[in-house]
Amino acid sequence: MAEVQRTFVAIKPDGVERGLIGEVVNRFERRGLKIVGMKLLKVSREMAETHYGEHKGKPFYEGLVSYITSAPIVGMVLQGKDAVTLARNVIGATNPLNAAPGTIRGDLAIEIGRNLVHGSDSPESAKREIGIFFKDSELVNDWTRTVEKWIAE
Ligand code: DAT
Ligand code: MG
Repeated sequence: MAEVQRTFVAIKPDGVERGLIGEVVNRFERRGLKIVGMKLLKVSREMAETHYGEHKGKPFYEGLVSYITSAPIVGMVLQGKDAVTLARNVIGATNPLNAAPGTIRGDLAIEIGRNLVHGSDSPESAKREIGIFFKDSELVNDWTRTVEKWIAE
């Protein structure tokens, strides 16, 4: 049975710099995910280190932190049945070289260090990441979309 979940998605600095905010948001909207939080922000070094803590010590870590803090990102909280997996599928494989055509990375990116978008990898990661980027008061918790019944049974 599909579970209603929330996931944290971010358009990384390359997506914002390249003018792809609308393009990326559009793909999640069209798929049917509900946006319950969204903001443009500059990620601080502290936030980046918390968010990417699992990668500390890896060869690409410093480059990753410097990339994610280099220009604004757009952070989003998306909700829907199986939202975590669904969003990861819309985003595509971590390395755009292997990402399927039709995915964001497969259509719009060419290399791993500039892969445009982040998506939480599990409901637990989602909860942790949403907590880094959003206060509960910044999320819309009391909204039922009128189209909901045409998207999910
Ligand atoms: P994902 O973003 O698909 O969840 P991840 O959590 O494994 O992937 O890694 C986080 C980010 O770190 C990823 O989007 C790009 C960067 N990264 C991961 N592996 C890398 C590598 N081998 N070389 C360079 N950057 C890498
Ligand atoms: Mg990840």
